[in-house]
Amino acid sequence: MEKLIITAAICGAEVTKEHNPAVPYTVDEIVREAESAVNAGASIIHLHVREDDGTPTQSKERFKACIDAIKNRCPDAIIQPSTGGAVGMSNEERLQPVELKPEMATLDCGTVNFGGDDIFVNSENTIIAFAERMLELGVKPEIEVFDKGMIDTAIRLHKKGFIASPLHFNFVLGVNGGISATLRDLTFLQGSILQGSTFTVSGIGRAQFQMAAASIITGGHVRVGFEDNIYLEKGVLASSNGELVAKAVRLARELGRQIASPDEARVILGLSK
Ligand code: KMH
Ligand code: ZN
Repeated sequence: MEKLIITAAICGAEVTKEHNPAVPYTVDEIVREAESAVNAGASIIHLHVREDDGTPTQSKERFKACIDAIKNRCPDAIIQPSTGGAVGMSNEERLQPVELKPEMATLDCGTVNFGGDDIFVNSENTIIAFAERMLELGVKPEIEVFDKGMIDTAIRLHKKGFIASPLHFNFVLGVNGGISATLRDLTFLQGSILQGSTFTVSGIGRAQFQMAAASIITGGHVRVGFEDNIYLEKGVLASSNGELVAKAVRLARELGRQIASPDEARVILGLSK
């Protein structure tokens, strides 16, 4: 089997220090968490950024400060900014980090309830506009999938020329409002993508390591990190993103998958450095 790409989603936009005091807000804290994840075996950092008080922001300047500081400590890591940002942000605000021409960025391929009154809105025109800008700037999209129809949307837009091959998906399972974190649903998603595509799996909350194990044994890749889960095990908060990555590495080793370096991940994903 191909080597395993581990993505660390170190910050997110929703989780706070009240949930886990190790959640990073400042540039220094974001670098600390990125470095802990990379040192433990992550090759991709999925990046959201915050103001110092924890407020989510998509500011291009704040992304640049964080990316430069991470690159200074982890020069090889693949940095993947979010274009999802936080619920309620405008498209203009969300798209800002793409202008920095990162190697990758997320492309959310549909609208989904996000619990309570929150709706994460991605109209078809929004998806097309984001995909077109990524294509123009040579940024590889990671297609975010919260429900099966989002795969179909991505494939349709790929066939119209808005998303280039090879497609890379992130299946997010277990969001309140999205597809459930079950083996049945993961298998359904895996069977719905085009041949030659790659996929990573993000299980939310307690499903993080169950879904990771399922992906490891079925040839997918894995995302862990505070954005999706703050616990190392039941009742035990993770002290860093690195601890979560280290657990994914242990799982992979036990299950016979080797870990991809950032450059090996670039080859698997069809990225040119
Ligand atoms: N924070 C969510 C509203 C992404 O990074 O592209 C969106 C999100 C997906 O996290
Ligand atoms: Zn995200």
